[in-house]
Amino acid sequence: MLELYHNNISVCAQKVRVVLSEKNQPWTNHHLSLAKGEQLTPEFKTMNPRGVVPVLIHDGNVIVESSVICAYLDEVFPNPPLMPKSPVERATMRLWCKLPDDILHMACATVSFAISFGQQLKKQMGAGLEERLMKMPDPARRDRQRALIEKGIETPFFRDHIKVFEKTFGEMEAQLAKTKWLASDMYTLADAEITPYVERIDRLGLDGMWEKRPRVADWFARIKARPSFKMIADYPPTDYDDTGRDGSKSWPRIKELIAA
Ligand SMILES: N[C@@H](CCC(=O)N[C@@H](CS)C(=O)NCC(=O)O)C(=O)O
Repeated sequence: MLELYHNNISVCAQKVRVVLSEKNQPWTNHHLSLAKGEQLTPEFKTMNPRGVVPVLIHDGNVIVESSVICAYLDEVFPNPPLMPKSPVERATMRLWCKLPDDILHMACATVSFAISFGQQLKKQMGAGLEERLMKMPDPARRDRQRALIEKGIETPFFRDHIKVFEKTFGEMEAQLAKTKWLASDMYTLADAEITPYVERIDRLGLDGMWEKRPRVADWFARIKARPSFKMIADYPPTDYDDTGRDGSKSWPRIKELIAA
């Protein structure tokens, strides 16, 4: 039996839901409110001391870290395979799967918080904001969130992190000139795991990032046509709302920051 502790708009959780759907596996839903801090309770932290979603429970075993969970699912449920056959393509796939842990996830949190979630959290928490931030186990993450709530897209590291996306879209465009999907001509974990990051940029109204990248635009159209995309699209936001295209108002300034 598979159980997933997750959140509707968590990109890491979306990744796992997409893979579960590609594997046609049913699962039991444990939805957590991140704004209320349900991932920070002592009970949840016994499963994942980092206090983050997703967490997968499979036959009583606790598996954490979204890319580890996706690779685990591909091993336990090998059909349909989401791993290319050739070692070179596997290496390419692993590089894409590693990218969120290297930098893309942090960049996504920065961009989402600066454009939209920071102000939403501030409004929801009111006078309790500082207490909520102090519950976060990672002090660096807490300081980043505080800075983003105060300064939004003018926070100095926003520019660095939006440029991470710019570089990623450039690399996607180059790869898609060589292969149909991100690691090979077959859809793999690379495509599943990068999907939520592209989808978030789209929802934030920053789709201008691929207006001159036709291969990325075409890849995303093919991704949206897959039934597994429902695992993102059919989970409407609750505690944070990422559907307001809030970034479109700031797009001219964001373009300047990318070019700087
Ligand atoms: N490297 C982890 C990152 C997990 C993570 O950052 N999850 C976010 C949602 S995408 C979370 O639970 N955030 C809650 C918080 O920051 O308090 C993974 O890939 O699973």
